[in-house]
Amino acid sequence: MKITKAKVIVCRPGRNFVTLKVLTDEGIFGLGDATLNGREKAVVAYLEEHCIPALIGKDPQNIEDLWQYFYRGAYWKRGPVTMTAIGAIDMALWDIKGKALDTPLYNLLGGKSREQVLVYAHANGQNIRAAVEAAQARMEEGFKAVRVQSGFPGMSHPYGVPGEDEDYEPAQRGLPVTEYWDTSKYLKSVPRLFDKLRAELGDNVHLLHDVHHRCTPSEAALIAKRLEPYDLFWIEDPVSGELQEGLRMIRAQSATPVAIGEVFNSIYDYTTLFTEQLINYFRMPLVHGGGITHLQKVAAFASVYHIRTGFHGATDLSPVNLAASIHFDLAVNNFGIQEYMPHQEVVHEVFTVPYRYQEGVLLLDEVPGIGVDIDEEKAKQYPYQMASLPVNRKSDGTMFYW
Ligand code: CS2
Ligand code: MG
Repeated sequence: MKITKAKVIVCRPGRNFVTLKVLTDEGIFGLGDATLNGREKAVVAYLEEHCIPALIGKDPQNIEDLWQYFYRGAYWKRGPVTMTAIGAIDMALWDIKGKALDTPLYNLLGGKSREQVLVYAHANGQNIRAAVEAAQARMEEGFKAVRVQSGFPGMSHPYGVPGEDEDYEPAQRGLPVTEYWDTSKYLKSVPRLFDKLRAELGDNVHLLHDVHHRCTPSEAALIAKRLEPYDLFWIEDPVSGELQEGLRMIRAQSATPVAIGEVFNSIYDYTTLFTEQLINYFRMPLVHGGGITHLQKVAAFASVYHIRTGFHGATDLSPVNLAASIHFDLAVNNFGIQEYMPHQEVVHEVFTVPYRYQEGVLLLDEVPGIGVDIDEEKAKQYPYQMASLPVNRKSDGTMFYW
């Protein structure tokens, strides 16, 4: 089998998505997600200028060798743009292999370890009351796990908390807007949020919370300790994680489980975190972490230390990534949980998907490969528009430095 052509499809059904389509001489094609929120065009250029010319004529069946070729062969290893491009190629090659062998991707990853994938939903509110009501609404929809974010007095609109009647979308059109953050207000308010949540929702729901890298290790240790009585499933990104040793401080103070890694892209981002068992869940998604081939190695490394998956699954990752993640989640032994935010309706005009939500879990149809298709004519109706994630300043105007 030979790769004859590969193209990058950029579209904006509600938000920007970048998709790689790899075509072969046997008429089989594969899709990969290449969306890097706010940096879409950098990945497009990396793929079009450097990767696609090198893909033409290669045998798509040799996935491991092609992964090493694009990772090691580039000389410039790692980084989100590079690893997203490699992730898209890798996903497309696994999709081709599944279709060529007429079997679902999960079957190529060792078969099913479970029949369904436990997911967590998002509940956001501009104040504690609204956040509690949003969490109650998710529970009524059947979710068994809910991530709760809230605004607080003096900070009604922190990162990731949409305004009233707005969809969740941290990236805004054009250049980055500036948001402000006050750690001392946050540290006081977040235990009140979870106190209210446990009092009103009871113990029969997993609660999660995302700190969005806004704290220093000692502040994060304080949060983990203050939230301990509320028995969280995890706190996410309590610190940026670039200083891996910083997580020791959180661990020394508290047994609250920690998840990290949605902005990581390399197995080497985890060496201290895994070997010292400083986290409980790793979040690096297939799309930004070099694809299925790399994530299999990361998951195996994590499993040695009792660390489980908790893949990033916000709506800025395309349905191709979500579907591939569900195959991976079904197969891997050390699965933990999958983040799930339904894409807007308009996204499904462009992408047809093999998964469906039901009572707190995602289910997958028996489809060869990843099982997502893209309608290229529809995609053309939704052209790209620049959008950026916000920058973050402290309330006195200083840029955040961690
Ligand atoms: C968030 C994301 O889903 C999450 O856990 O942290 O919303 C993240 O902010 C966006 O994916 C950024 O693109
Ligand atoms: Mg997050």
